[in-house]
Amino acid sequence: MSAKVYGLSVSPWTERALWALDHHGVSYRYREYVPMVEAPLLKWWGRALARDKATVPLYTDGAVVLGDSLDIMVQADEAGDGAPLESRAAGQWAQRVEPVLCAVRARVAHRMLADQEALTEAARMAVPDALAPLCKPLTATAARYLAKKYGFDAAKEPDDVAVLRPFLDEVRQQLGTGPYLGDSFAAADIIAATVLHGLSPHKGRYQTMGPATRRLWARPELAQEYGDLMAWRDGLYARHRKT
Ligand SMILES: N[C@@H](CCC(=O)N[C@@H](CS)C(=O)NCC(=O)O)C(=O)O
Repeated sequence: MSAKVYGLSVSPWTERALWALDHHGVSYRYREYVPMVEAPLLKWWGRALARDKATVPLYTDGAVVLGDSLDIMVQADEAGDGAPLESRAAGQWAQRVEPVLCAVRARVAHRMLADQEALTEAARMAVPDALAPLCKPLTATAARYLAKKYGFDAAKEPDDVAVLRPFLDEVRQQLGTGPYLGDSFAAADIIAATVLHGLSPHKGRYQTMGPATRRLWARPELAQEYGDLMAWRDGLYARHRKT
């Protein structure tokens, strides 16, 4: 059985897993997951995982089912070709980054509830364009569903900047003047670079989000202040994001 990945294309967790798989030339079929609506399916896909909370990205190839982005990166390191990404060694870094991504997710969900255009764009992922405006209430319910699942209050504006800033300072310090966080391109770079979608989503063929969705993810003031990191992220994509 060829591998399948279920994911959310706007999600940094999905993007980091796909990047590692693509880096190693692992072939897979990608299937976009529709939050809430497909929750029973997600549970079913992940039935081999003894977890109460199934999430995407989720990878399955018949032999293994992996429900965590870092596990998928490790699998890519083990199964694919090309320079190793040392994903197993990035476990602590992934844990460090998790609350940062969670804070960004809370901000995106909060903003989405107030943005009619973004609600329509999200609906377009699941239904034909003509029906999307009618499905805005469903997307709003999905945003509230995610808030409940991940334990945040979607009605409240979260202070994700307070969580982002120390992380950005840390990346800046660790990078110094070098092109990578460590000695060579590795999982740690992918993990950090994909968090930067929460300042300004990368504009490339891998990110097809519409303009309203892009607004939800953007923090222009931070993207400007950390312009050096944004340039680093864009350079990393240009050099290392293969199909
Ligand atoms: N630690 C997990 C976190 C993944 C995660 O939080 N995924 C979210 C992205 S928003 C998700 O699955 N959302 C859809 C849902 O829960 O239905 C990983 O690294 O894969």
